[in-house]
Amino acid sequence: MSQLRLLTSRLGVQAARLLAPHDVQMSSWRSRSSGPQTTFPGSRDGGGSSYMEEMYFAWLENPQSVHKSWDSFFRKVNKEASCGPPQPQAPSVVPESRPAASSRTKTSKLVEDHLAVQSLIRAYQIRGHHVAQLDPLGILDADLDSFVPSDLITSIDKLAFYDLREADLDKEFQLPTTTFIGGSEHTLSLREIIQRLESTYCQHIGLEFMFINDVEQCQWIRQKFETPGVMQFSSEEKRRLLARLVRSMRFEDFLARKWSSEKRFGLEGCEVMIPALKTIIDKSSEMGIENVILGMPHRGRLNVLANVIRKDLEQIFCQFDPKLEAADEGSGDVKYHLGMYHERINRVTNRNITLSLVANPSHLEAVDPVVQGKTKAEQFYRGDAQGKKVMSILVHGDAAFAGQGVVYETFHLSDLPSYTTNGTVHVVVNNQIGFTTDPRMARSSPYPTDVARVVNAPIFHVNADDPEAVIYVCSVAAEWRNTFNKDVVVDLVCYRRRGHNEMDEPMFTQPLMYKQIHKQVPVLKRYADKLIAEDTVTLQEFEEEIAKYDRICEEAYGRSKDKKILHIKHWLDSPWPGFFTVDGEPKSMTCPTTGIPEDVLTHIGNVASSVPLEDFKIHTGLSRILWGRADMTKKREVDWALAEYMAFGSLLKEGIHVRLSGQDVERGTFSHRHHVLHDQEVDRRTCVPMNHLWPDQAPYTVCNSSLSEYGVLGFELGYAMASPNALVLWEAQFGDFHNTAQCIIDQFISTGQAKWVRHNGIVLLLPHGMEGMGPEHSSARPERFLQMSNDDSDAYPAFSEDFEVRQLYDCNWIVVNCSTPANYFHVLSARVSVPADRLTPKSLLRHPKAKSSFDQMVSGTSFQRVIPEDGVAARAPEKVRRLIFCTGKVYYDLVKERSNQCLDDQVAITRLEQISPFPFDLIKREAEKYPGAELVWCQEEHKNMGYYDYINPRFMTILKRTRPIWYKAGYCGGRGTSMVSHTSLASGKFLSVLPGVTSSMFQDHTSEGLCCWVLTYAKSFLEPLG
Ligand SMILES: Cc1ncc(C[n+]2csc(CCOP(=O)(O)OP(=O)(O)O)c2C)c(N)n1
Ligand SMILES: [Mg+2]
Repeated sequence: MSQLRLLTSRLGVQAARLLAPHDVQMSSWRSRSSGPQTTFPGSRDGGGSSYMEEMYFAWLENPQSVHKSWDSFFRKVNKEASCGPPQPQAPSVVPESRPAASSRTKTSKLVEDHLAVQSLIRAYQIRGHHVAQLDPLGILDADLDSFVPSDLITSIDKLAFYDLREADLDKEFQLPTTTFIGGSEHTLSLREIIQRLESTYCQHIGLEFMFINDVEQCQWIRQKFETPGVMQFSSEEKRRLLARLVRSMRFEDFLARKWSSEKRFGLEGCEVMIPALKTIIDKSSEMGIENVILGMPHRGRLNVLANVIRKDLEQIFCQFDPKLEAADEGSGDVKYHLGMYHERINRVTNRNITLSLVANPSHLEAVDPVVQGKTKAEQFYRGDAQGKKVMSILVHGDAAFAGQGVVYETFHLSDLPSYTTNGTVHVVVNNQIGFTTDPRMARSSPYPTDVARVVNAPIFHVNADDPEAVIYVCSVAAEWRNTFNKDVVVDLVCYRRRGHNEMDEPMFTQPLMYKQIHKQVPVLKRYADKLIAEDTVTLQEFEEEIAKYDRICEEAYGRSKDKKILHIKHWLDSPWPGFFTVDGEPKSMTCPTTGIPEDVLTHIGNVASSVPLEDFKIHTGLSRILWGRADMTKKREVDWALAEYMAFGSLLKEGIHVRLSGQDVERGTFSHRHHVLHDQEVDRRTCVPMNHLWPDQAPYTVCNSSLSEYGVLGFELGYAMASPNALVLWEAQFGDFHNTAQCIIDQFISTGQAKWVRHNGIVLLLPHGMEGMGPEHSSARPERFLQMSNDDSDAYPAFSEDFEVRQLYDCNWIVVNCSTPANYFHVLSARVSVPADRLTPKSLLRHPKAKSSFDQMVSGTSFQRVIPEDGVAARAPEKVRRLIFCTGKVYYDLVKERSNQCLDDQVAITRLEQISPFPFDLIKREAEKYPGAELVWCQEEHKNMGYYDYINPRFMTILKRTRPIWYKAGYCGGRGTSMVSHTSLASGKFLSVLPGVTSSMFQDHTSEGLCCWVLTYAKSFLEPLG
């Protein structure tokens, strides 16, 4: 028996605790023996402790007579009981000596009641949040369901669910180790247990965490919220909270007074978000965080800028002045979109902290992955692998959080080694409405936050009208992130005092809700009344606090009137110090040559064809590829993959970090890259030769991403934002897949500089070309990138000395389609700080002709925007009857066909490698070189796709409309345009039109104007001349 008692005190589970009093019964149970026990231990399946006793004694006699789960359990318990310090006797729940006759039934009841209480506790932990009072308005169920779970004791009669009666309420029960409601007490009356569970789980905080499959994490949360007295605040803390609420509320009031008819997407109804964010930042700073990167939508953004980031108020106020002129680029509706970067001292912790708010478009949640990427980069550059110095906070609206798929994509990056930011604190402004849409029409999940459950992030719902509950939850959230390096969600259940914006009438659509909202006492008044009532502050102090902040606003307002010019560059979220001059001009107006010394090329080639680790067995197929690389290096040539190696390697040598991300990029979708070698004999042993080039090189990251485009491209864009001294590339698996990331391309990459003066050097690699794959995957849709290119098609350019660089500086991005590995090498090495889209030809990866010599890559060489004809035709240009311009791989087909038809002297073929910005200067030179030739643009793509619509007006401009450029398709579809991206090269047919073209026809066509020549073109295509 004493052994049993000792066991009892060591078990740590309720079931074992119940072993203690049953010595009278035991012998009669010994005959029953083993069997699989799936419900063990602590389950409520009727057998109870007696069954356990039986098992125990059977096990004592013969450990093998019981199921192995019992065996290991008893072994563990026995071991603990025998080696630990002497334990206090297990609290005696039942008097020890009882009459034997009634003992059995009493014991059974006791066991059942205990198990019932344990279930009850668990029920609150799992489902308590469903009845928590989360809605400040008291009219909506935050989980969209008024159903009350039957296992929560919301009335006495609910006790029956557990077979308990009112009389049991005052009985004492042992508390399991999975609860902390007892504090230092091990037993509590049932009444007290229910009351404490109620106050933890069913008041103003609703906790969702029991889905987390890590016991330690669940215990941590239980301890943080269940321990009696955890939510107590010092009077200093309360006063600080009040002061922060004053700022939050009075800021909105101030804007409303001064600009009553302006939209500002105010925070009213969720003013507590300001102290909430500040608490997360304070707590994180206390734990060592030095840099916080925030992303948020429109709602409350100005308030966050003013009171969290601490942007000068006059800078905010002056934006409401319609007469304000922008001194630099940056346009339009910027107030709610601009970013900000600020280094300051955290007043609570007295430590330095850098806060940045990332500029974002209207597109809700699009900024999420961008913030994560920027955070990852900041962590990377600081060597902060654990995220102890840099963290992110993402603020969401309830409708957007539930509805936007990119939220899910971003959550799925959160635990991937090359994408994790070691935990993000998510704050949801859950005002229970999205524009005019009720939550019941906006989501199918109970809460807007359910998406976070997929990554096991705990979700803390909290009634936003209880500021102390909010502050407590936020502080636990920050601690959670610091302890477990995982995401966490704070759901601020609040309301929206006004319409979607201040001009909007919410009574049209939510009349009853807004009747209640009009009656709702503002949170500041509620909290001030509470603190005044409990003597934490006096009314006078409160009023002084308000007057003080109002004065600050008024003074700033006065100063803001003097501002005549808005400098958007003061609103950068990611300044690149040292990259531009003070005036934002490029430091150099020349394009540096990108060739590198031959010995460097050879060295990179040698590493690229080797396995730098000892005893590392690679696949035989890969050995052949490496051998091929070695052979090329010896012959002083490169293919596509080796050119890329050379480019990355040369940048790494210069200390420039390179990061290549995307689906299956490590091997390469087309199995050409092989940047990560896999040991064929040791599981998960890998080697990245690129990181073995030089001892002092910059690190190379190559990472297969999750199967996402929107999320991952956004992430890489954010990563590239952090520093200009890096080459960050995202590769689409096939070029057409970029369209699922269109929002990032449209809203951030093509327009970021114009809207927010933000520079970014992200590179998109988009495999392009049909290569026998059918309509899917045949096009990276270059036309879309070209349509968004900002160089003016109609402006005849001024050809200054620095024309090439000036163009690059002025453009929003560069679109390149290389036809040679050497040019691909150069363009990657160039590192211009504008986004670049590189169309990468699939067929050229292994095209026998698509090889380049070292001669085209050594020092002194550089990127060729245009590769002119350099064959027979170029030597006697006057004889040339047709000059074909093309881009990419179609060139090789044309050359072949030209040779087949013996037209080498009559047809010149010039390649456009940089399509945008358009190389006006070089195109002009080429066209003028062949004055008698018909000009033709050849592309694989249909006429309404590809490059033609982009190049055509630019040719017209540069040739002053004296010569047309005909569209010729290298496909056999028979129609000029298409709705699909179907392409199929039939260059033979195309070239057969050559001989019949005469120069007089050009005159005719041009005189007929644009429409006519398009028609004529169609004719000429369908009925080839000659
Ligand atoms: C991707 C996207 N779709 C639509 C909109 C238009 N829109 C702006 S705000 C809004 C409602 C957002 O509701 P919620 O996320 O709950 O934020 P709240 O305005 O309530 O704070 C909508 C639909 C948008 N900005 N972005
Ligand atoms: Mg909302």
